[in-house]
Amino acid sequence: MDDLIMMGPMPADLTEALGQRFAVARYWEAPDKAAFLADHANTRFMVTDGHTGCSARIMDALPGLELIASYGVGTDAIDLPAAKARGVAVTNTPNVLNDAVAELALGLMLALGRRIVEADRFVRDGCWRAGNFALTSELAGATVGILGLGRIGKEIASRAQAFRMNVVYHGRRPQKDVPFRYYDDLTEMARDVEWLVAAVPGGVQTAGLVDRAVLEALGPQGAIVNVGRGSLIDEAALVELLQAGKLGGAALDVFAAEPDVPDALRAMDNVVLSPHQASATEKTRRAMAYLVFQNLVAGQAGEPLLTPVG
Ligand code: A2R
Repeated sequence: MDDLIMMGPMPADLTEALGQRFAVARYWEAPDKAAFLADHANTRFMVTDGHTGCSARIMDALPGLELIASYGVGTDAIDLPAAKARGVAVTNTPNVLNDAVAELALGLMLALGRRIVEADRFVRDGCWRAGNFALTSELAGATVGILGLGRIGKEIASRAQAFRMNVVYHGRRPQKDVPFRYYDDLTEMARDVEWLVAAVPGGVQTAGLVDRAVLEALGPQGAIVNVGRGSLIDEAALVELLQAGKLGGAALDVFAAEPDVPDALRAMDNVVLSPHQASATEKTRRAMAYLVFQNLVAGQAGEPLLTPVG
């Protein structure tokens, strides 16, 4: 049986299926990491996820490594240049999570715009008897700017259209055959929209992309929604502008230092918080697990990988 290094806990069904084909070695449980890596230096296969990833240092300790299969679409925690330089293939789980992530993005927008979380608390706390809930805002007629009109971004766009929103987008370049207005300047787009939805990958290239200027341009009537990575947003500026009333609201599924969320964000009513659960539905997580399994089986058999990165 081939060895497989599991970097962190995986879903039970995936762990069981992998256990039938591989001798699974659990990195996160090893008390002595260096000794673990030395013992498994010739291991060819690894399974990890978007949070744990794999560093160049770990790759260096595993000269036999051939394939890193990641459970998730974001690969920013995997040192891709290091993998490429060492001839290590990487796979992720694109597309199968588009619907779930897009649904959560729209759910967050509805929750923030219609103040659903606050309204629930209002009813539970018995406040209704004392008077009606405050008026809220609707999505219809508003403009949403998608930051990253990729696989997920396009699904968010089509759902926003179904809610009768006007859709525009920003990326590094305009896309052909896309019916939405393109902005080559993110700050300019932020000035023109009520909603800014971030669905770009994390990593050094996108760190701080949503900076103070972008958030200021979004303004008191604007809201930011993030289903990409916490690193995309200047979180300190976000907190400051929300507190000062210079930004209307935020609905966030991802944070700079998960699972830690700044107390200031937790204290504000114009903020909706979600524990990085955009892809976390039963159906999608099963599909992601199956794709991870299929990639590893293909790698083991020397067949083409289903979803190679890069
Ligand atoms: O820049 P483009 O035209 O290649 O568009 C991509 C955009 N993007 C960026 N936009 C602005 N500045 C950047 N530096 C930048 N880098 C990438 O993000 C593309 O439209 C989008 C990413 O789309 P996909 O590669 O299809 O990724 P997918 O599957 O939609 O997932 C996006 C991310 C994941 O990496 C996770 O972090 C999260 O959503 O769940």
